[in-house]
Amino acid sequence: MGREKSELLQILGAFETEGEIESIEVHGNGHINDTYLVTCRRGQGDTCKYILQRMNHEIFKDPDGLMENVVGVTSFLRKKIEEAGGDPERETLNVICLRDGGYYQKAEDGTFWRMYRFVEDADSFDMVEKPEDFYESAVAFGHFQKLLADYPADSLHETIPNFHNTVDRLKNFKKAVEADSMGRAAEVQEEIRFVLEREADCHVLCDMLETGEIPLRVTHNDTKLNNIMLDRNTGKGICVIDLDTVMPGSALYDFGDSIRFGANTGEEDEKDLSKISCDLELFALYTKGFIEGCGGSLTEKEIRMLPMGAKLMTLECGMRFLADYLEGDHYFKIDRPEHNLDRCRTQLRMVKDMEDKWEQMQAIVEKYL
Ligand code: ADP
Ligand code: GN1
Ligand code: MG
Repeated sequence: MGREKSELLQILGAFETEGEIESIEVHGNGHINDTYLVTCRRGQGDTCKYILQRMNHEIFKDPDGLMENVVGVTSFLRKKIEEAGGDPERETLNVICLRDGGYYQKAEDGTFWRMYRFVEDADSFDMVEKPEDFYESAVAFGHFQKLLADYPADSLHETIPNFHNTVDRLKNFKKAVEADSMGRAAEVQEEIRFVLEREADCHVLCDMLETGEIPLRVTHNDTKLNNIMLDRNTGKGICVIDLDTVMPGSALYDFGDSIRFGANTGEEDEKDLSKISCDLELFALYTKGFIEGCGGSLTEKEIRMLPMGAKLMTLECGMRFLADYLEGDHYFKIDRPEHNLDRCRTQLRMVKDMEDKWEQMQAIVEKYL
């Protein structure tokens, strides 16, 4: 389980859960937080489930700001979902408060913990199994962004500064290469060169945001397929989760990150690069769903730039994985020594494949102009 059950039970005791705790299991495949599924028994045959998470405070340094964002955004969504006649217990995350009223618990060892109601009868996927699922995730992520269009952006804390500032990411990447603290740079020269050859691309979206050519919006910023719950009965994207990085950003970040992960014909950490490519049918399907979900709110320029969003989010993620490999794997969780290097290689292969298919990607989005 990673942690002693007694330790988890003590943390759980602080939260306003219902019933007797029956089981605690490690859950999900997130790269950042430690996630547990907690099952409680209220009576004969009546259980209720929760998600308990250790917030990674090496990465999210301001747990108060982080939880203020999550509570702010989920309360805002709750109202909109109610107005639309939806079910806010399932259609947005529900924060479980502490018995004394706070939103997170600081444990004796200095770690930070929070709880959510578990979204029942829904699944999150690490790879597209059915194209319809990917389409439904697009509609839901687009809709999520539309719902947050009038959220007071100024009230959001920047939980990770410059999160999708690709220029800043490149600067940090170069620093990691320069420092070469683990002595790993020599073996990844080809990958380093691949990134550096695309320096000009890294500026494109940042420049457009700065000049106002594309608008700053409230965005999710981490829209991979396993950050959405799909309803087991209807197949619809029922609940957008992992709200830690909801911050002002670009619609192209959300579109691009979904393509990076979901339109890949292989897994993010696949070792056999011949399995990696950008599936244009999935790209087309996601484009359709996302534009529909955004409900007409995307500008012509944004639509035109969708392929660039996909390419840049993939390139950026590739350089983040490689920087972490060079720095000794302290950011993303790894299960094997070269995990981040494998992940970096799939991202760069995906970028190359998008470049080869560039005209087709542009033709797909042009239909919507
Ligand atoms: P990380 O930041 O580490 O990615 P997530 O918040 O995405 O953490 O949670 C990891 C996984 O746990 C998700 O991919 C999802 O499968 C599951 N999960 C998280 N929150 C819930 C929830 N409220 N209900 C059901 N499953 C959840
Ligand atoms: C992380 O938290 P998770 O696993 O959903 C990361 C994303 C990366 C992604 C790569 C806060 O997402 O930015 O794109 O891994 N989240 C954070 O899979 O850095
Ligand atoms: Mg996640």
